Amino acid sequence: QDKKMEWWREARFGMFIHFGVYAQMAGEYNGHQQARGGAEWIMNRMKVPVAEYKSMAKQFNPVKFNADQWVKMAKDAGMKYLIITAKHHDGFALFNSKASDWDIADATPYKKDILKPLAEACKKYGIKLGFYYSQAQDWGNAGGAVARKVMAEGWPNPDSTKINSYTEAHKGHWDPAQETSTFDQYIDRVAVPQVKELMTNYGDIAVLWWDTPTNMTDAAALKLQAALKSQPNIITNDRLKRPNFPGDTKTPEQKIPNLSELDGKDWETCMTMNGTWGFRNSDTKWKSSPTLIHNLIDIASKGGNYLLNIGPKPDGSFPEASVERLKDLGTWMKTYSEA
Ligand code: FUL
Repeated sequence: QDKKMEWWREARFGMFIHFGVYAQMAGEYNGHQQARGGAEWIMNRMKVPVAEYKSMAKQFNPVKFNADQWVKMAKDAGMKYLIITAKHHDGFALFNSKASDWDIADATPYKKDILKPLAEACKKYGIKLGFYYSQAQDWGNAGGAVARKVMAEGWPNPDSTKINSYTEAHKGHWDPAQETSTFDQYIDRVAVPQVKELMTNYGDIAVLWWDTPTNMTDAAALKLQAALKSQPNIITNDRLKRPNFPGDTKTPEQKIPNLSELDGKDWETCMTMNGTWGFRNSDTKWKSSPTLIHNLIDIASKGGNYLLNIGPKPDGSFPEASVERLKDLGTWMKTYSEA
């Protein structure tokens, strides 16, 4: 247990990457801005029908994606590991999956798995690779759970009352296509096979970052945990299912705990550089580089890790504001750290 945590406890600083079809929408649907929540939530917040959302993947073509550059930017910033959304809540997989066609290789003109080159680049630069996987929520694969959210404010859909009451009556689903399988079928046919793919096709995987345990059962959690067994040293967080699957690390989100809140368990603060995880055109509220450096010092001094997010643009490049901040962090790291 302690042995497998060694690298993680030394790491202090990692890169989170939220990337998917939502980057294409960039917080806007039918000319309307999404009012609340991260841009990666747009499908749910604006109740985009499944077929319509999926058709947007036909424009998703991240031709500027360059694994070497991404990983080098992390490395130069002083980061030691990288965690990418292999599949976020919209169900879209950034890898070539046999368990679903709702993936980058089958549903987009790009047609290629991006986790493969990323795994190679991580190996080349000595960066540990982890996968974020939304195990419970899946709005694109039938049977996946949905956290109930009312439609975004300011979204003048004439059907909003109807849609909100449908959602209420259908466990958060807003499209009949989401209910053609049960949750258990989704777990057995999509989630478990995909996690196995992630554990076997990309070399050593350092972290599995679960998220939002909506409707999770103990049975499903046990199956997902068992799907990790080919990676005996993998580190997992506390979001598989609460409270009886605590994992190895706690995950304060967008906040840095006070000393009095720490209980000895390993922890990692994940944080955005602006206000969204997925790319959003209109979000220009960037934290300053000194603020980010201060956060890193604060977190490291309390014994935690800082997982700092990038939401790449739909063409696969990092927003300029993120690139600048990574450079500033790297300069600071080189000046003041010894390693
Ligand atoms: C949350 C998710 O719902 C967000 O979209 C994001 O991935 C964040 C890191 O975790 O709970």
